[in-house]
Amino acid sequence: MESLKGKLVFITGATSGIGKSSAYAFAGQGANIVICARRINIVNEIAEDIKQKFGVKVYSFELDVRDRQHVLKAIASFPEEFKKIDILINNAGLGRGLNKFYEDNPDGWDEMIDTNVRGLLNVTHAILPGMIDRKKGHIINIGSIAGHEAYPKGAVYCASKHAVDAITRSLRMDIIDKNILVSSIDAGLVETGFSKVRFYGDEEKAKNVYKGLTPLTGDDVADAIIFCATRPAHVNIAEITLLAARQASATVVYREE
Ligand code: NDP
Ligand code: 8X3
Repeated sequence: MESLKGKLVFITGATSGIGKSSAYAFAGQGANIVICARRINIVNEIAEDIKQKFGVKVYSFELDVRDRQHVLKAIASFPEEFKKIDILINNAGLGRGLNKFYEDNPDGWDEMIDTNVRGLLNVTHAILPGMIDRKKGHIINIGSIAGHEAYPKGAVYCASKHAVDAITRSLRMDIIDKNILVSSIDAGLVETGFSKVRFYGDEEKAKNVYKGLTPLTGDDVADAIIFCATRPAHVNIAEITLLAARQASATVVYREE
């Protein structure tokens, strides 16, 4: 296992779920971290807590990954000691609605495509040149089982995660000569803030998604991300797919009564 001690890891969408778990997991391994999201108060609270618990360096800032100009400006103005990102975790993302295509709200489509696809591109575009100059780096994209399979009522979310899969694969080819790794971590049902956001705050609908089974947690996914980031230098994990134990595919799920 390669050590993460002293490495600099940038995680987008670190106020909740997988991003938050990853921030704690990397800091727990001695990595210094850069974290962001739109809810700046929460990002700052997490940053303070991580500094106190693990004694690592943390830089936190407000970012909406959809805003390319802001992404470029914010990343260009990182304090000097946080500029040389070793590992980028493109995690910020969301689902909006779970409806038949013809009953769905196009505003949700825009949010998903702008966040899950354009946002990931914006952040990667801002971070990659530094990695290319330094001739090292690792980009870990948070895809989904929805990037492997389409399912009913998920046309645009699935399309956005298929796009993440395609971007991951093409990028890996484009920078094969740059000593930069590209990986994706593709999970199934993970109980985070995801379903509450997908159902516009409806807690009951969100709970039902995980009814009758034990879902993955953000920590389970963070474990997989840490595994991916700590392989020996000659190993690249192209992708890890992890599902809840009672989940066979995006649509085949066994639920206890
Ligand atoms: P959460 O809702 O718990 O976390 C999402 C995070 O993304 C939050 O920190 C949120 O912060 C941030 N975020 C959302 N929009 C933006 C934005 N425009 N700019 C910056 N940050 C943003 O969900 P998860 O942890 O589950 O989701 C994380 C990733 O994992 C997503 O890409 C999701 O698609 C993927 N995923 C989730 C699975 C699941 O079942 N939960 C399974 C497979 C993949 P804030 O609101 O403060 O901006
Ligand atoms: C989130 C998991 O199965 O709801 O990416 O699409 S799923």
